[in-house]
Amino acid sequence: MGEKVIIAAAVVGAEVTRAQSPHVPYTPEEIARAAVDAGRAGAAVVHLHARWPDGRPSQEAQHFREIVDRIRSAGSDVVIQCSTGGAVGMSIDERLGSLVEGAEMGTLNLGTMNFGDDVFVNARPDVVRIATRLRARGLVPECEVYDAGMLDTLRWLLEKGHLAAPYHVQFVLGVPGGMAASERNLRFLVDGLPEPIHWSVAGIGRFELPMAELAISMGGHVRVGLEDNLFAAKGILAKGSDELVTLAAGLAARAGRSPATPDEARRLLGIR
Ligand code: KMH
Ligand code: ZN
Repeated sequence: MGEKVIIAAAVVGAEVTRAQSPHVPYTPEEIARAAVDAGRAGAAVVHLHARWPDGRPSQEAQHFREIVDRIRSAGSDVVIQCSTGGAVGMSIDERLGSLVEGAEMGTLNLGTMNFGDDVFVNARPDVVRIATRLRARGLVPECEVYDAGMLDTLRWLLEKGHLAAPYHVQFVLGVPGGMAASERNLRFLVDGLPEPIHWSVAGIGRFELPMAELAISMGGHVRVGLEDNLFAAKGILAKGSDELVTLAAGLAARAGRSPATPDEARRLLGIR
């Protein structure tokens, strides 16, 4: 039996809409329910965004507070990871609104890139600012890496002391504007990590489950969920992120690995 697999569920994101899938949660109640269901299906970590009731992306602290409270009130002990990426076009101040009491991890996006037809701005001083805030709040950073040069930024942050273990690396592959979700790219990226560290893959769209399977075989961890992919199979919408978590857990079982519990994930990720 290999090391346990940390399955993270990205249950809402900022981009997908109910016009694309009726299963995308919007309200804090719906997002919390999706997170709790994902935890029941085997996710150890939930990657959270928030929405306004009409579906527009929100980084409002009040929305994140309500989501976190509802997850805990439902008795779920999933690791709570809040997005500081938010949506393209948001200011850094706005994006930092998500880091509410109860968060255990926060994302740290490592560079500016084309994001579909938009530009996702993460200037180096912004990255340093977010890293500093995460450290001040005692949150474990999850470094979002979309392209190879971002590993050089990771190395630079470590050298300058802006970042230190424990941190986690998430390779987000398949965003139009970032690196494609291919085996060659993933192996190249893992090989380029500045130090031995836990890493995970989020494959976008139809690459979600193939990338998860590859990561599991390579000893890595996985992220699935409606933020990244709306489909359980070609042409078949997933009924929720929990369905995608179940599929990822099945891939892990077939590879002889079992899903980490939230507390096992906390130990692996260095969350106190
Ligand atoms: N919504 C994307 C522009 C993160 O959560 O930190 C950024 C994103 C990354 O989703
Ligand atoms: Zn996100």
